[in-house]
Formats: sequence, C-alpha cells, structure tokens
Amino acid sequence: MPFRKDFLWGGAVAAHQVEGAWDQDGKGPSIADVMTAGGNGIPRVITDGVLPSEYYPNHEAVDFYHHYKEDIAMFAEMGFKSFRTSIAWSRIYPNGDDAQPNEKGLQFYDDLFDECHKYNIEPIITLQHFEMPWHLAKKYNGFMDRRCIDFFVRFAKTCFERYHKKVKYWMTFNEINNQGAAPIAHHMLQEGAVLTTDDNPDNERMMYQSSVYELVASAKAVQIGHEIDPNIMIGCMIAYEPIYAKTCNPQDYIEMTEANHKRYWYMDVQAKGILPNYIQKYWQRMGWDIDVTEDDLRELAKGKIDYIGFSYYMSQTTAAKKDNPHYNFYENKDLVRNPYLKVSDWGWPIDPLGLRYALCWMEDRYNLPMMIVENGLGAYDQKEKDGSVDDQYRIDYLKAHIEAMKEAVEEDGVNLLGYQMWAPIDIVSASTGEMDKRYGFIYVNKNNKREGDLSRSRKKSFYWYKKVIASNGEDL
Ligand code: P53
Repeated sequence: MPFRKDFLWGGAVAAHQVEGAWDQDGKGPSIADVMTAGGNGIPRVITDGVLPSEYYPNHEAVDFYHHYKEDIAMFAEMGFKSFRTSIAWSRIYPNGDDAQPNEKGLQFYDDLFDECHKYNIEPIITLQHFEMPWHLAKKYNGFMDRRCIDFFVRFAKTCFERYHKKVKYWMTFNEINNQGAAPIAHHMLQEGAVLTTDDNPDNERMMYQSSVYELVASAKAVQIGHEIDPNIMIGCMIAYEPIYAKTCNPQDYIEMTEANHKRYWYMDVQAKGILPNYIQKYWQRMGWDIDVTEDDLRELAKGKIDYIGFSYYMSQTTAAKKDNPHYNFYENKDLVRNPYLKVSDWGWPIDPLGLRYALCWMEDRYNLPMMIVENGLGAYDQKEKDGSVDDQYRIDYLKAHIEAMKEAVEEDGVNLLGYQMWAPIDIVSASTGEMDKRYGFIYVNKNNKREGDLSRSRKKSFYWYKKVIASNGEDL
C-alpha cells in the first residue's frame, strides 16, 4: 500500500472564498471584499473600499459561515480525514492593527474545528490566505510597512494560543510566491495587501521588499508557534508550477533555472532559513537596496518550517530569448506553449506527471515532509434536470494526478503526509471572482449572474472520491 495508514485525504478552501458573512459578528472588510467579479479572461477590479454600486462576490460567497455544519457533514460522508481552510484575519482583528481580538470571530473557528473533530476530520489551517484586513492596505500599504510584521505575528500568536490543541497543521502565507515572477497589482494585494497599479514601474522592487517582510513575519510566527506548542507542525504554502525548458538547448536550461529562482526563492528562505545568493545578486544587479537587517536574517534562520505545503495545478514552459544576457524571466511574457499538454477552459496547462516531478524536485532540494494542499480542476459544470452533474472530466483530472502522486510515493519514496484537493465544494474563484469556475464535488446552486438558492447537491465526482478515500487510494 503506497500511502501511509493515516494519510490525510481531504479537501481545501479559503475563508474568503466560502464563508460570506463579510460584515457579520464584528468582521472587518478584507482585501477580498473590495474585489469585483471578473470573468474568464476578464480581470477583477480592486475598488477603493466597498462601493455601493459594485458587486463583490466574496461578500456572500457560498455562505459557509451559516452552512458549515451541513458542508462538513458532506465532507465526512466522503470520508475526509482532513479539511484545510483559513482563518479570516479580519474576523479576529477587524482592522489588523487592533489591540484586542474579536471574541465572536474566535468563537466561530472554535465551533468550526469542533465540528470537524466530531467526524475525526483534522483541520489544517492557513493564516493568511489572500484576505488581509483592508485597513492594513489603506493605512500602511500592507507589507510595504515593516509594522505589518508585528500585526501578523500578533494575529498568528492569538490563533496558535487559542487553537493549538485543536489544530496540528498550520501554514503561514498562502501561495506567498505567486507574486514572485509576476509582480502585478492583483497578486501584490492578495499576498501582501500592497496597493499598486499594473503600470507602476516600481512594482518589482516593492514586491521584493514586501516579500522580505512577509518572510520575516512568517519566520517569527513559526518560532512563536513552536514555543506555544512544540507538537504543532508549521509549513510554508507555495504555488508550485514546474517550469520546464522548451528544448534541450542549454540556454533554455539556464532560462528555466532563473525562472525557478524567481518563483521558488521563497521556499529556500522558509525551508533552509537562508536568503539565497542568487536573489541578492539579482537585487544588486537591479540596483535595489532592499531593507533586510541582521536581525531579520537571524529570524529567518531560526524560523524554518516543519513541512512543505504546496498547491499544484499546472506546469509552465519557458525558452531563452535573444538580448536577455541575464536570462531574466517574467511570467506575463516569457512563457511558451507546451505542445505536449492540453489546457483547461481557463488556459491552465494540465500536467499530471508534473506533480511527480514537483514532489521529486522538492524532496531532492529540501528533504522535508510534504503535503499537497491544493490540486483541482476549475470547469464549467452542467446541472441536469434531475439535479445530477456528470463531471467525469474532474474525475479524470484528479485520478491522473493521484496516480502521479502514488508513483512519487511508491517509486521515488517521497515523504508525503496528505492530499487536499481544491475545492470539495464550489467556491468563488480567486483569480476571476466567478462562481461558474467550479471545482467542487458538491455543487452549489449559485452562478455568475448571482442566481440560485445556495442549495448543495452531490456531483458524480463526490461518489468517486468517497471510494478513493475508502480504499486509501487503491481504487481510482
Ligand atoms: P482560481 C493562480 C495560479 C495558481 C493558483 O485558483 C492560484 C492562483 C490564483 O491567484 O490560486 C490558488 O480560483 C489559491 C486559491 C485558488 C485556487 O488556486 O483562480 O490558493 O485560493 O482559488 C484556484 O481558479
């Protein structure tokens, strides 16, 4: 049997994409609450606060805040061993810089974790999943301001103290590296509450500066978490997309190497506790004076993670270009099509074997336990008159990825703790704000046009995943 007996099968969501109740029980607005609905290929707009004229899909989302008991019962019916979600920072500290936490927000997560434990489902928690308090963006420009380190640490400490007996697995920042090779306004707001515009020529420097502060905040939180309870496991959360070289031309390999540096230096910091030479050399070459103190470096060295959490959706491919002597790489212009792969309806290359490659790459580089905390297919689902959804394409996608993960465990011997698919229930898409980009085993009756009564129903894939878990990954 390839997977350990206590393998953490399950699913993952994020607070802002499911909960709704955006202004209830003392919650403050978050950065997700000021993003409008985009569409397939249409970017979301970030507004200056919540405007009455706009529609913000995260305000209601799928109202998990009021449906969580029903939803967790359905996860339990599938046999979930784990459920990953996040704690909405602005439920706990509505402004982010408040002195005292909001008890009602804290109570909600106590109830949620108790509900999971009722079914022996292990809650797995991300602290900052694209939902920093909006006030931190407005007042401090988020992690461009060093003071945000302390605000995050206060929030993390409150959560560790309150929940360490109920939550063993934690992650600090979701997909902290999305911004790495793509310093666009959307990512910088999502990952660090930094407000900017896409045409700001200073974005890349700002991205590195705010990323450094985020990494210091993460490292400090790891240390505090371990002081509070040495038994909890605190991980990073990296969006892992292998970047392949287009050909075996060595120049393509150097381009690939530089691309990986830009996307994954975060993991080197969090797993090895060092600020890699290649990234410091890059800053020097660009003439940027990034603020990193000796104290910061000591914190990074002391705040190493216990395991690697990562998402896996796709791989990318790049090739060297003329007139690019330093092999600089930017995700918005330096990717090429991989002729061996098909893409999803949203243009994401589908590459199951890339997951095996990913697990091997990280095992070789870090030799740490790993957890796949997101993997799934966003697709247009068709609900039939009898209420069923025949989502065989979703089953095919997940099956192929689980097979690749099995090979990595069985043949390469990687140390894998669990697999949480994204997302067991339909949610609001992070990148587009759509409801119609569906990921779930559970269909939620609500669409892009805001129609629907939020009722839940089982798709074909629901029964398939139940069988997968019951057989510990044997029956795919
Ligand atoms: P959506 C981009 C690339 C890969 C993963 O994404 C990404 C993103 C979005 O910035 O995000 C993760 O909803 C993220 C989730 C998100 C999920 O992947 O854009 O951790 O919050 O929903 C899927 O289709």
